[in-house]
Amino acid sequence: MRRLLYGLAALGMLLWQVQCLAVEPTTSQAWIRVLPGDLPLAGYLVLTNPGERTLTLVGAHSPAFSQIEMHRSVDQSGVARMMMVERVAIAPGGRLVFGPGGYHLMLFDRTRVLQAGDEVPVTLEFADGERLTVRFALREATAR
Ligand SMILES: [Cu+2]
Repeated sequence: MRRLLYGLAALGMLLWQVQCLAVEPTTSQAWIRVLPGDLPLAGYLVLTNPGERTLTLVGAHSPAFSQIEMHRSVDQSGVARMMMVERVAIAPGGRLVFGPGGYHLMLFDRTRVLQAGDEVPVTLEFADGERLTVRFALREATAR
């Protein structure tokens, strides 16, 4: 009987883990500001963590760009600077806003011609190995 209880407990843990893994972050307002030429582009989105564990974003990649970094714009005595960010944590129930003047994805070296009105997929990578592919809308340089 005791062995059976242990077995059930183990199964319960397993199911619990599977359930936890199934909780994915949700995203909205994913867009990229298109600039002319070879300029690096900035990508924005809002990430929400509906789960019970902290989610840690550790990177991103896309077939449309050679390299993507996570940056944060900071105001240092009136001068705007960008700092590279290795990882960003989103608390359970929390929200992380990537937007103009704050966190953003910096997208380098377009692999094809991109123009406003198009969409590109960007895959977000999390510390636990999860991946989430999000479609980013391309908008004009003047978009807000
Ligand atoms: Cu940047």
